[in-house]
Amino acid sequence: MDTKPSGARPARRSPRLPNSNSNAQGRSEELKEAKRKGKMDRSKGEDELVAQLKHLEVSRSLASGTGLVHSEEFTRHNCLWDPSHPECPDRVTAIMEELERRDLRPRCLAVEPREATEQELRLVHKKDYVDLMRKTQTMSEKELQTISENYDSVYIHPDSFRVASLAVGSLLELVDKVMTSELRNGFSVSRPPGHHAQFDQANGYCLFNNVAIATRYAQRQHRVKRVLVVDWDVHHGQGIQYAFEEDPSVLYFSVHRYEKAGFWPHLEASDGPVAGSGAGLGYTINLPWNKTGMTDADYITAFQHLLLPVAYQFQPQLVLVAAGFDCVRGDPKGEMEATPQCFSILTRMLMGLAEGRVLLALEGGYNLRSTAEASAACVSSLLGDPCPPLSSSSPSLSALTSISETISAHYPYWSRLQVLEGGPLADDVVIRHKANEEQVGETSPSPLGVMTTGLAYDERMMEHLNLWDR
Ligand code: X5A
Ligand code: ZN
Repeated sequence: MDTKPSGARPARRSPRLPNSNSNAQGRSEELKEAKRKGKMDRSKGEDELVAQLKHLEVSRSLASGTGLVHSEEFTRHNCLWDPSHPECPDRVTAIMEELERRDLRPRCLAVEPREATEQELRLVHKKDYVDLMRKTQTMSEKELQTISENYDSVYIHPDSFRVASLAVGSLLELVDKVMTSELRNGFSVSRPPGHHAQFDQANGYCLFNNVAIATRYAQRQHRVKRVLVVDWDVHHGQGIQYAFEEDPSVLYFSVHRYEKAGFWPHLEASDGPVAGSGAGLGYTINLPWNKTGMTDADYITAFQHLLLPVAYQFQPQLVLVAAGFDCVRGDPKGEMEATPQCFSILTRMLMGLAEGRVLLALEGGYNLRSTAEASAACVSSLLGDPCPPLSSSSPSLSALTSISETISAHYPYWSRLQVLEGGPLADDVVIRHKANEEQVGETSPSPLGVMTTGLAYDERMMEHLNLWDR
């Protein structure tokens, strides 16, 4: 068997047709000439297109490697007046230990973190706010506590400004490296988180909005036109939503615990019918869960039926994930039931977009084990490992209702959603499908680390061709 294609060009062998004069009957010379021209133009255009595609393909296929940013510095930000605060330094340590334990760390390329510049922070934040945060470096514990109380759910440490700038800068480094194809994708094991931080305020354990700043940075620095931001942290990333709600160049998708605004941050702006405004109408997609206990099937269904159709229509050039793991089973805040393995699948689902330019940045996640395992599952997917099997189940009625409501809201804006009925689910209409579970049963896990791609090719396949229409 031949294992290599014979040449770089697509080997289209065109057969010589028997030279006949059969086209003499009644066809005008003009028509023949027009056809000949058309064929030439077409094949020229085709050749150019093929050449361009080849170039893209080649330059992009050189982009290999998963970048991993981490630094001991990320453990310096902590709460001086509440040592048992859930957003604690152990979170990133636990992730790094899990990556180590699963031998994932040496398979990644270490990317050096750097602090973001003032100019970069101001891509999203107000000057006065950045100045105030900078000043906190020399404040006493008392002053820090007072400043923190001006915000909802925030603590500030004398090192917070530096560490938060480092979290932003780390993600910017990853953006540089995937946009120049030095890396294929990446993960930032950083803190503090960012998706609640807003123009002029800290919020929800977040000081600077890492993902929002990285989005603007990619657009300014690398001329990226369309960025998809996926936020699977269990809390709604209202900071990201506010930053881009009028902006059609950023598609923001958030799936979060909502419970009819009963869950923090208690905003009606987190609900499914909210879709952005002005030119950005349709580019904010909220999927609010109104019950706890959402499973793998609920998350996967949301991706398959809502996010992915829209994302593939949007055609992003970069995908940024606000990767909080407080949505994983065992998290005290999220109270969801998604397994760590689910996040390897969700990550994999995004890797088909943007030529694989997918960057994950840690957000929340307060069960150390769940956060570490889910992070490792994501890194494993970024590295190209096969996804471990999930025990099958069906989406819950509550999840389907949420998904359906969001699809209804976005039905007018996205033709790729118009294959499904936009109406709300009527009671008793949904068939609760159990058959699949019985049929599939438990699948045996495939051996991890089998990484070779087989290629079946035989030149004799070229001999099957259409003789009368090349
Ligand atoms: C990043 C994140 C949660 C804030 C909860 C405040 N923040 N009650 O998960
Ligand atoms: Zn969260």
